[in-house]
Amino acid sequence: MTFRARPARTLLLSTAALVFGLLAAPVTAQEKPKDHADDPAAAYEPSMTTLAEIQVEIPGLKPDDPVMTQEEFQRATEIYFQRCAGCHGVLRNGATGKALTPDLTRANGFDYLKSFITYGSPAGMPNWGTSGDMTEADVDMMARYLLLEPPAPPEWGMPDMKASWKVIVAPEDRPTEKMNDLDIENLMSVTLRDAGQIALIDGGTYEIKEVIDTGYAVHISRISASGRYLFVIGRDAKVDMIDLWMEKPGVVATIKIGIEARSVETSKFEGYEDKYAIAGGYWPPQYVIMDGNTLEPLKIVSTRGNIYDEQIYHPEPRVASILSSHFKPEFIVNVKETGKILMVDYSDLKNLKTTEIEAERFLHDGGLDSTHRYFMVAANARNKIAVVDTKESKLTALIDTGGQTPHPGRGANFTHPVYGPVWATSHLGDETVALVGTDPEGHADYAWKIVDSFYALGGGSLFIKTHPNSQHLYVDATLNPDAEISASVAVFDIAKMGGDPAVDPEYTTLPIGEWAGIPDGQPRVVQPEFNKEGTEVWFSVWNAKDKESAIVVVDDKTLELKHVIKDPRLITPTGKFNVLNTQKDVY
Ligand code: DHE
Repeated sequence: MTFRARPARTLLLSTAALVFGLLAAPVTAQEKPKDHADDPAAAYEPSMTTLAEIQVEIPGLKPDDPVMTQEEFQRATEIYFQRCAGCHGVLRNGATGKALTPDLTRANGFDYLKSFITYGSPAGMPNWGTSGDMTEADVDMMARYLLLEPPAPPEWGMPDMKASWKVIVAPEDRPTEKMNDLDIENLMSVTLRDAGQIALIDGGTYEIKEVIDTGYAVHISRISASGRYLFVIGRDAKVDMIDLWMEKPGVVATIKIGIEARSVETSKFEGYEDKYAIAGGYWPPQYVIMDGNTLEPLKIVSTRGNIYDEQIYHPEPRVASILSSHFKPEFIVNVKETGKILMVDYSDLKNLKTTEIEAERFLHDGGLDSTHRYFMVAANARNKIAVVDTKESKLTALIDTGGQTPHPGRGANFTHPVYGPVWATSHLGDETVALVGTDPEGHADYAWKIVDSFYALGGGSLFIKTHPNSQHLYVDATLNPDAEISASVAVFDIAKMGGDPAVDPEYTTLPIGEWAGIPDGQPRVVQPEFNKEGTEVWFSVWNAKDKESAIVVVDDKTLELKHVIKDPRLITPTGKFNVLNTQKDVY
């Protein structure tokens, strides 16, 4: 399979898209790199964190040591957790950015650090000084800060979890039948990220039925196997369990499973439906299995350990995506920094069995193929997709996508006219879409290979989506530096995809941002999500917190605008999760 040479602008984008900084030779002033804010991936920098509120002491030094005052140290820690930890790790051992431990930073010295923070590097380290994101004084302070031992945020174990755990409505006090007239299967749980809330929107009437307080910088929603309970996780690792049967759907249980987290899931294997919930931590690096009915914390497992290939210890391997196997009582837990996929057997928590699969570093997001047997997950900083057979709990393939920083969300499954069943991912770092053959029985020649790679609208894509009842593949370009592109979506007609790799399928551009009719700000369009029947596609038009956002609904058949949802309560809408599609892993 040959990949087409990309036009120059893509190469520029791909270079810039090496999302996380490497400590290469400092860039001297005259070679000032492109403003990092232009890089699509830079806009995706981890920045929402509650770690910054942690009170810290200067480790190993007397207070007010000449290097920096206690106040400076506190402030530098806050800046580090908000702007740097996502790439360099909380303990500065490196993640997708290089390690910044004192042995390395002291060897490089203050001037080197100051220059590097000021100018950044073409490899993706933001130019915090010249971009104006940091004052000269802050850059100076951060350079001094990196010479000191990093403060370690506190652990968060069972006592802390139990202290945060609340059962607001006990299972025995909950309704025994649905008490509202909602079409639950067609409800959308919408992340209102900067408000720390979710909105429950009726998929038929587009009415906002409830707005519910959840965790800080709320991230994703997942649905229990029964379709009754909605699990929502905030970046502050707060999990809220919402009962959709109550007359007024609301939170029935809540718990904080750590200090930072991104993923939550529930047990879906037959006989274990709604039995367990699981959430994965960025800090502390651990996953927690909870009672699926009350969120009582039952089992905490640290993910600290050795990197799969270098076999050296990593103190903070973060838990990225988590999915539920449909073939075994197993959770699929993806550990970013060690590159390991853990198949966690929840059938006996007291004698927990885990299959540890060596995959690839910096695992991030992923989803199942159309048979729900194979799990595809992006090791995004290494441009790979790991394929796991959830029936055999084995790695089936490791595929180079040929693009920069694959970012599938859960990906998109469809039957290609030539290659048969495929799973698709778009890329953060360039404008390509890659298709992976997923049918080892009927299309063996194409299985677990990139069968096609073609251009969509532009780099900075975060999500791609289709539906079994749709003939269209939707690709966003949320983090593209071009305002018009980031407010539009590419739509491919699956039936018109061919078998000649030299011929790119055509796409239609939908001006979603324009359809939203939002006069100010620079709203970005993020994450297509289908309604339950697969007849409509919803897009978030994501504007700044203090500006108007919207949700735009498109008719999947005609690709015409169907409805625009606007409401002052819709603050920074991002992820949307249709109950039925999320419950049944339909995408
Ligand atoms: Fe997400 C999924 C991590 C920034 C919207 N995001 C995920 C998953 C992980 C993750 C590990 C997979 C969860 C799963 O399937 O169990 N996201 C991170 C980050 O570390 C990162 C890069 C930076 C951060 O500080 O959090 C990050 N994510 C974002 C955003 O800025 C987005 C665009 C807007 C927002 O709401 O924060 C965003 N992430 C999403 C969405 C999903 C997601 C909508 C779920 C996609 C799906 O279809 O399941």
